[in-house]
Amino acid sequence: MDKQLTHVHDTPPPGAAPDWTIPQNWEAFTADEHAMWDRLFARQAEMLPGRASEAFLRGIDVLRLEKPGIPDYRDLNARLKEASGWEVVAVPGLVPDDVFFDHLANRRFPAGNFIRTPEQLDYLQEPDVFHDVFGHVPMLADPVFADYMVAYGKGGLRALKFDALKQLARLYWYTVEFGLIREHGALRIYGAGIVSSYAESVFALESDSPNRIGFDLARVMRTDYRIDDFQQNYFVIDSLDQLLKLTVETDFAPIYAANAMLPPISIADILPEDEVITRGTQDYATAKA
Ligand code: HBI
Ligand code: FE
Repeated sequence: MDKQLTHVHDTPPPGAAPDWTIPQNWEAFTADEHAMWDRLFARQAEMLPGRASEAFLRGIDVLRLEKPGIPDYRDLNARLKEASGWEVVAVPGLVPDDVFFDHLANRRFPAGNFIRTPEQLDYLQEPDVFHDVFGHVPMLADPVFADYMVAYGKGGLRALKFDALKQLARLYWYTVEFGLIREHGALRIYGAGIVSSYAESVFALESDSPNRIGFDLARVMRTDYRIDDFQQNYFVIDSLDQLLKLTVETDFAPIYAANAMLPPISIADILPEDEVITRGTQDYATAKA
């Protein structure tokens, strides 16, 4: 495993349960760590109205995430369970794929039990508690999205058997992490990787650089992605119901098989059959390259 990822382990580290969970130990967070949460929260809370999807903003309210400091899961989970049957569990960092999927399938969202340092304010490679709880958990309070994530977890366990994890991981990437949704004729953010990032929240909606393409399940599962910078493609769903319905009513096995015969689609490619919402200039990516 990549030695740069300090929170990655191969087996549950000392103190972790066989399912990799650890006690949140909320009392152990320092004043500086709570202050880092508050700083990140204030920045996002100010810019997300009018940019984040209705479901996300509702989740922030329902879960009372505006309370100062890193949320205490005893509190948070009482509200989250009531809203959708989900709960947040603490983990030391990234967990193995099968462990991750098993948690999701059972309505548990694993959240990294650490917070970024001031040097990592705008970019870190591993999901910390701000990305996991602020980015992911509000959407999990939405009953439809909550069911989508359960379906995804079950699908993940099946994908491992079909050797199709790479394809299914792209679905996660382009929906759960970097998804856009159409609401009242405009685009809004619901992906956790965007809503937890100040710069990408603006870029994803307002930049001329990226492509914005109508969501197509098989197409998305063929599309490569980048983990080191803003996305060059965003995929747009029409509703959370569309996403859930597709996921529970589609037999993924024939798509996996058909896609396996085709080359992956490059990060910024547009296909003739795409529903192009915005044809990006790719100026941002070109300038960086
Ligand atoms: N572990 N803690 C944590 N968080 C993740 O998002 C995560 C993971 N392990 C594996 C994993 N994600 C991937 O399998 C998915 O992104 C597909
Ligand atoms: Fe994430």
